[in-house]
Amino acid sequence: MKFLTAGESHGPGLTILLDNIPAGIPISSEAINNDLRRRQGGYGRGGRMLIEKDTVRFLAGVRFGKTTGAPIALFIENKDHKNWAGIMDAEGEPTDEKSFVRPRPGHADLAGFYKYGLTDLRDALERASARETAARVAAGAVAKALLKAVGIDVFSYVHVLGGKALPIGEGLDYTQDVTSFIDYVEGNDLRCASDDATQIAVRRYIDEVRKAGSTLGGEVHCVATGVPAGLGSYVQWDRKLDGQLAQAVMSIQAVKAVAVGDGEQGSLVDGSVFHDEIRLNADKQVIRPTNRSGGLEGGVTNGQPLLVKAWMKPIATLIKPLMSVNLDTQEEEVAHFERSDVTAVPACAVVVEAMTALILAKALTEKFGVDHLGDIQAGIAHYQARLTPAPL
Ligand code: EPS
Repeated sequence: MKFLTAGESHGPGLTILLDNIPAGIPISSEAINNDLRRRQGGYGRGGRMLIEKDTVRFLAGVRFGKTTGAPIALFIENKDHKNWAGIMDAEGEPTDEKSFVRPRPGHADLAGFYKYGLTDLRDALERASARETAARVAAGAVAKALLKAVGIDVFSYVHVLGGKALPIGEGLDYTQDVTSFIDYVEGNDLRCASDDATQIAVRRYIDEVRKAGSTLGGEVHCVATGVPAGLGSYVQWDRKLDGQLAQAVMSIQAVKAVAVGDGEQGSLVDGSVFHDEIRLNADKQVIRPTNRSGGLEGGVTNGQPLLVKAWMKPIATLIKPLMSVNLDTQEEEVAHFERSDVTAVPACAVVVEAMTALILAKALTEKFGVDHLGDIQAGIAHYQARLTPAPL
């Protein structure tokens, strides 16, 4: 299973190609659009989200609500494109309007200048922009449809925003009641599990930072429940699922660190505290009283909820820009400013979901086959019947 995206932030739209998607997966534009809408939301977003209303168009691989096994092609239109006539045209002569030569620290502008020889840094901005994450979310929604058909749910929440903790509130525990947990997170624009008072304080802080002309990052958690034990492999470095997840999630715009489970704390405590004991319940099922390993041991899922954490740096486009260099005059000047968000951490959570779902779906098809959903479901049932003692 693989996917590719193409498209510029202010071009005609985003194109998504997915290959090796099994036939027979129920799929709807409504489900994909719902995830696209979730990605667009969140407190702290900027003006672009007032323009766009992302919806998907099926171009190939889906017929009468089901995947056919053929490559899937999707398209998301950029509504903003019409406002960029003469600037984002594929042909004709360029105008200098909206071109820029002062790279933003933290963005890909300077990399584009060095690596691709770009003279107008807009060409770097356009492709490196987090607008591309809409394409990833559409691809991820296809992966989620496959996972859902075999009982795997993928969801996410914001844990820290701009250094402010958003702890999981009392009475919310996804290991006990996943529906209430998801409903709560989906019901607030910070996409967090914290109480109202904590949320109000964080929104106020975002407003202050907006006024100060700056931006914020944060920490998001993504959970997958219902994941069968045995996805991934320990036998070769590139087949380890933790490694694949880290690569996929780290590739998200502005993500600078990734962990599985309580990985970042593992260096602080001794092994007797960190590792999750292997126990039996009264029915002789294998239980793990804790899940610090985040559902992965040896690069293989262990039947516990998968927990992936990602840390996003503050958005690089600042209203009050940092110092940079004018690449034409080779003098120091402030960096380019263009419309931006104060924070996109809640959106990032949805994108981490998408990338996690894509990696999980790939691992699932590697173990249970890539041709037909029914074969995968039968394969899982057969496999689980031989696990004794079985993981709960
Ligand atoms: C984004 C679209 C962009 C930005 C943001 C995320 O639209 P525009 O550049 O037209 O405002 O709002 O991207 C960035 C801040 C960035 O640095 O790439 C989106 O669709 O998520």
